[in-house]
Amino acid sequence: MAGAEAFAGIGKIRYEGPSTKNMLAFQHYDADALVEGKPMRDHLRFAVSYWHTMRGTGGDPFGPGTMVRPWETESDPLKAALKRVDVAFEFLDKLGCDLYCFHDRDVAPEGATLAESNKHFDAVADALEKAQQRTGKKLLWGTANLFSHPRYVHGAATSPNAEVFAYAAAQVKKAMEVTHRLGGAGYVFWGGREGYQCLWNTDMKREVEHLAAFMHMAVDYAKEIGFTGQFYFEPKPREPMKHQYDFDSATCINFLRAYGLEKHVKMNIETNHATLAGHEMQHELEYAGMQGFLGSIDANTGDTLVGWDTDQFPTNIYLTTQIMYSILKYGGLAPGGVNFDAKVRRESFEPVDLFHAHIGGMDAFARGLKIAAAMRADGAIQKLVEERYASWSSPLGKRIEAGGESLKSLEREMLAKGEAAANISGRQELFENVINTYL
Ligand code: XLS
Ligand code: NI
Ligand code: NI
Repeated sequence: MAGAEAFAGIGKIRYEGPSTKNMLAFQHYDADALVEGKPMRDHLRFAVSYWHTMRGTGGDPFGPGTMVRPWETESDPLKAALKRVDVAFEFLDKLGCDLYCFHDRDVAPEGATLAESNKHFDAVADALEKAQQRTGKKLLWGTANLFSHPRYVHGAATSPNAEVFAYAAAQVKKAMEVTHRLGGAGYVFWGGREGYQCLWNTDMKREVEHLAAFMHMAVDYAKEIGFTGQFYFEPKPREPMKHQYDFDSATCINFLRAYGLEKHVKMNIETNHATLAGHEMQHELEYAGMQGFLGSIDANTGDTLVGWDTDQFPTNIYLTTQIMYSILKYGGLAPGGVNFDAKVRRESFEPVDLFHAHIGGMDAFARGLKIAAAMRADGAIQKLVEERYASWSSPLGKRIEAGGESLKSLEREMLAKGEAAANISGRQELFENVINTYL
């Protein structure tokens, strides 16, 4: 570690078990403990998001930043970025988190020209590469920030300005190269400003086709440079735009199939975005999972009373149980992972709060994982679901599912019977009570 420690009073966070009173320890996340025969670290593949944890200021629409970050002393932006790399890796190391994620502009400052920005990015990539080698930490995914700079006011790949599309393409090319160089396991496309505020001034067909062309260019370039990481598309229905083209899993999957991208791109599903789309996270995971598109997750939550992307750390065990149940059901996330696209509250401005936040999130997910595994081992929920669908194991049900029936043949069947068999109760309350027995 170059220079003094940023988190000097804090040592490595260790697993101490559920009875510990030490709040700078894990109660449930025991990285090497086996669940369903696999270490927790490999199930969960936790990642710290560079933008929130290293760059979050605590600013909101009503006031400026509040975060106290004593290591932010450099006035030169590149020097500050290089120093931050050491702080980020000290944090990952002390937290015992194996992975991180970034946008190009979180890790390295934008320059006066594209060439200068690329130079900055290369300089920081050198430092990131060394820090990865030193600590064994890895990059879960990289992405490009195509939404903050004023040039992207109308979007990037969906901008009405063709040169902005070109600039964004150049930025993605570079972000992919750096992601590849750092051995990144994936690359994310999140809509950013790819959407609209007003349909009157928008040629939606053209914009969506441009987005598809843009993603195809990325897929082609990955082949060219030998990047074999997984591409992800991250759904979000709105914010900053009133409508975003990556609305939810179903919309994204339709887009990918409509434009021939389905073999190359999976979903990166974010909890708070699911809420904004009017879905539960479980819905988004189940939909993507059943279609074979479940890739990775951004594990924050929203606030039930605040209607925007508050990006809070997850602490709700019921939620993490639902998430881990779906993830286990669809065979896990790797090469994806659980990225905390989450930030500490504006009021939680001390460096130690970053630890409390991540420890809480990791423990909530570890508990969710253990509970989901216990539910699967026991099989009570699966059994109840199977019972609900038992009629599909009857000769008639089997024939329909095998594609051997038609409207005509089924009419014959029902004319002969006169009425369908009686329904059985959905037993929602029973299901909910059974789930509570595991919590
Ligand atoms: C914003 C998104 C963003 C993506 C990465 O709401 O969650 O942070 O995860 O661009
Ligand atoms: Ni996200
Ligand atoms: Ni988000």
